[in-house]
Amino acid sequence: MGTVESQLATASQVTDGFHLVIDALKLNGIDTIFGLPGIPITDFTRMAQAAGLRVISFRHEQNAGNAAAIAGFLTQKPGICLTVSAPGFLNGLTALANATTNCFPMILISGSSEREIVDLQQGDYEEMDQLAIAKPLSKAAFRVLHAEDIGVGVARAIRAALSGRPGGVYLDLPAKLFAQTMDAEAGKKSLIKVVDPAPKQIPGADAVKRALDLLKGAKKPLIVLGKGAAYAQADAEIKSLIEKTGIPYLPMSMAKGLLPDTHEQSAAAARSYVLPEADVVMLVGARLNWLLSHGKGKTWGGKGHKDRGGQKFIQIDISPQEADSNVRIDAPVVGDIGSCVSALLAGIGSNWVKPPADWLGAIAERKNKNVAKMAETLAKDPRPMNFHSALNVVRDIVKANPDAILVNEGANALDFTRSIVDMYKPRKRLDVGTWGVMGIGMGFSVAAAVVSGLPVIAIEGDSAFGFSGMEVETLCRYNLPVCVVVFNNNGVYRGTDVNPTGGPDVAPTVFVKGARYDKLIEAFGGVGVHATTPAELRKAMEEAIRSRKPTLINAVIDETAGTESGRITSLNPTSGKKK
Ligand SMILES: Cc1ncc(C[n+]2csc(CCOP(=O)(O)OP(=O)(O)O)c2C)c(N)n1
Ligand SMILES: [Mg+2]
Repeated sequence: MGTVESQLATASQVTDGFHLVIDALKLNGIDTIFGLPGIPITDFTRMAQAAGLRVISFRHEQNAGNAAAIAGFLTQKPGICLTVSAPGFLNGLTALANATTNCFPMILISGSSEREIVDLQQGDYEEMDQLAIAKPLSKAAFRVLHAEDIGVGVARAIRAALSGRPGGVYLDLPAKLFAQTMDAEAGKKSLIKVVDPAPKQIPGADAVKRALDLLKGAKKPLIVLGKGAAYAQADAEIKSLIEKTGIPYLPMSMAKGLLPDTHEQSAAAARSYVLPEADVVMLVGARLNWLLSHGKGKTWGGKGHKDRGGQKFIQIDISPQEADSNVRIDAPVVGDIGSCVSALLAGIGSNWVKPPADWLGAIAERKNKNVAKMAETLAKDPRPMNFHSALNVVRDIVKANPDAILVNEGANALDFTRSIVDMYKPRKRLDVGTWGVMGIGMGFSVAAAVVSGLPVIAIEGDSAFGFSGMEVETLCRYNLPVCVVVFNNNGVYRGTDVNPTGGPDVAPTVFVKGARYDKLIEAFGGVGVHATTPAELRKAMEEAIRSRKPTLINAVIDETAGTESGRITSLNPTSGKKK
């Protein structure tokens, strides 16, 4: 009998910290752990696997953490990331902070060193006060010191991650805890199966009426759907609200596909027209952060960058503190998206008057013009490929495979993909989120494939890919149906910068020219393809989707095609010093 099995056998009378954590997770429906083994959690990963949990091992904890976070977003169950102490914990922490910022439910579980040594700062192996460090970067942070408290610790972590506005939770498990034993029966009784971890929050009737009154009086109404609306899994209600009211809508990046991007009410192709023109804007699970220009400034028709346009805002959000974060919210509706949208639908009734025809007509006119202009650009076939001609292929592939999940990061590789590739179903587009963070690519891809079983297409800038590129081994190890397409333009934003000194170092944004990223995946038995034309790219993507084999396509993109920072060039500070 191997060690793991003999340990499981004795667990019938006595249990220990290892098994109680595993049992507590299983009891709460957790079936997958994303992590990276080492002291003190190596045996934990083995025992978890032996106990029937799926343990997905990564090459770097940040990628495991990103995987956990997006698994949480996709499933409404907290994604679990497991790491070793200090350095492993810190590697996972970026993902935890990113999860909190993006409202993804995840739990970072890290082993930690001996409390009494850490607290006296006596220099233990991987010594660090992890709980204190995690606190400001997470929604909640807990530590469990005694085996009999594991049930409570795991329950609190789950509740904190899922309830209200979801977020990242840290759970600190000191090495000593794992080996602590207790009577198995008492241990079992100490565990908690969390009842209703994300309770519905019903909005007040007065708040719903205030919102509807505002909407009814609108001449130029607009609905903005955010990532929160996608997370809520209230897809039918949201579709019904949009269609019954007839109000044009704008999907934020990860809300694309809640309704098909080809929907006639989508105003995405007329964004710069509808934001300043709208008179009443209803935000559904979307925050007025930088991605919406803070609800003011020129984007919204304001004169200066701090001036407001004339809009009134309705905001549906689960957090009562969100309203007024940037501008006055005239009608806050606080509750879970599903309950709020249902309440609005009930209030709308059957004789709702659709928005004025001149508003809809003006939007349609701009939209048609922009769509026609885009079609013209997409039809071009330049050599070398540019972002447009390559994305024209991706657009067709996604259209033909609407269930595939699209992961996307980069600058130009991100912005062009978001605007060119239509999504048809909810929660199929996963990207850099609120921070515009690079490095989510392979972690998101692994998790998306693992939790959905569906094909994944990752459109990656060559710089973006580098942040998590080693995980192509993970794709191959678990034989995941992921097709990575590296948009290789030889660098960050473009490959054309030169060192102004004429010295031997290349410019800071430039990589090895003509790099063959496809060779990377071949080292691990995956399929590598070098594609220099749209036809080659199409053939390789079709084959990847058909075969479900881990594939990396090195798509060669014109190195002059990109712009600095993609669409957010203006956020770069410019030197005040005259040249
Ligand atoms: C963690 C992190 N580090 C750095 C950045 C800054 N940054 C934004 S986009 C980008 C890479 C853009 O290059 P690439 O992925 O090749 O996309 P391209 O524009 O060339 O298509 C970088 C480094 C970031 N967003 N996140
Ligand atoms: Mg690039």
